[in-house]
Amino acid sequence: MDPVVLSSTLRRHLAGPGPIVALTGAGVSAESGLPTFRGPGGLWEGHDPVQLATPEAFARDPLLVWRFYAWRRASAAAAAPNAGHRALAALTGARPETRIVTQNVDGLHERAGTPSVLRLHGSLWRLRCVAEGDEREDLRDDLAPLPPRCRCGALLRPAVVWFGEALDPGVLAAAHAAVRQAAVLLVAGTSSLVWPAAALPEVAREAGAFVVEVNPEPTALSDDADEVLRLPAGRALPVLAAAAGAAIEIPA
Ligand code: BJW
Repeated sequence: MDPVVLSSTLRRHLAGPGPIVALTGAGVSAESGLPTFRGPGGLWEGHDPVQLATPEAFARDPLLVWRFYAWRRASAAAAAPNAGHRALAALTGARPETRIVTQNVDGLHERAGTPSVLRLHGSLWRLRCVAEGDEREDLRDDLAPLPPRCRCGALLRPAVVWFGEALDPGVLAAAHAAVRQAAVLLVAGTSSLVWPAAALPEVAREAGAFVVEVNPEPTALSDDADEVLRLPAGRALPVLAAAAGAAIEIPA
């Protein structure tokens, strides 16, 4: 495999002062074996995952939506963080002002050792009572019988953000603050189609950040990024993190 070569401009930005912020999406977990939402391999038992990630789907058929999320929990539990997750964790170790903002709900950044992740779309490992609204961590392997219910008898739902639902305002504000302070924004493994996450690179650029896209495929962001690395995250992120000062082994 050819080595990953970074431009001198990108090297200079990575080695310079100021926070590095990473905005990640499903593609960062693809090399851990977890499917992305859109594109090839994005179907689950003949259903489009995007169609299941809605409050309407849950109201119509909570069992179907819960079977999808039970499968997602089992897949995430069986997966291990990959070189991309580990590189970002090493970067947060080397440069503590680094922030990871993720659209992923799988918990793999945390399991790679990133202490504090801004989770825009919630977590597979938290459940919320639809009647009482309270949220709790739930790491059980098996939530049977599906759909799970709260002690009060109402349905529990995954504490994730579905289409048409508002993101946690505190998390979104923290993500805006982080990207506004970024010297470099790494946008990895996202199609940049889903809002408001898709607005963050523009917010960062307007505040002066150098925006780098890491994605094997063109996306809605590509034309507006300062640099594009057409590579899988597991190959590019270790090289980027090393250039930013992380002590990291580059996989062959
Ligand atoms: C690799 C790789 C490798 C492969 N390495 N890369 C403004 C304009 C237009 C529309 C809207 C707007 N504002 C709001 C909307 C509506 C909607 C929206 O954005 N729709 C668009 C689709 C048009 N947004 C919302 O509804 C949001 N809510 C909202 O705005 O609320 C407003 C409100 C305010 C007040 C009150 C009420 C409402 C909520 C969005 C929630 C999204 N939720 C989901 C599900 C989360 C739970 C779960 O995981 O199940 O989030 S949908 C799904 O998409 C999930 C993802 O986080 C999100 C983004 O997907 P992502 O990560 O980009 O994955 P993919 O599959 O799209 O892309 C993967 C990429 O990886 C590809 O590019 C590959 O090439 C690449 N890749 N292998 C690197 N190895």
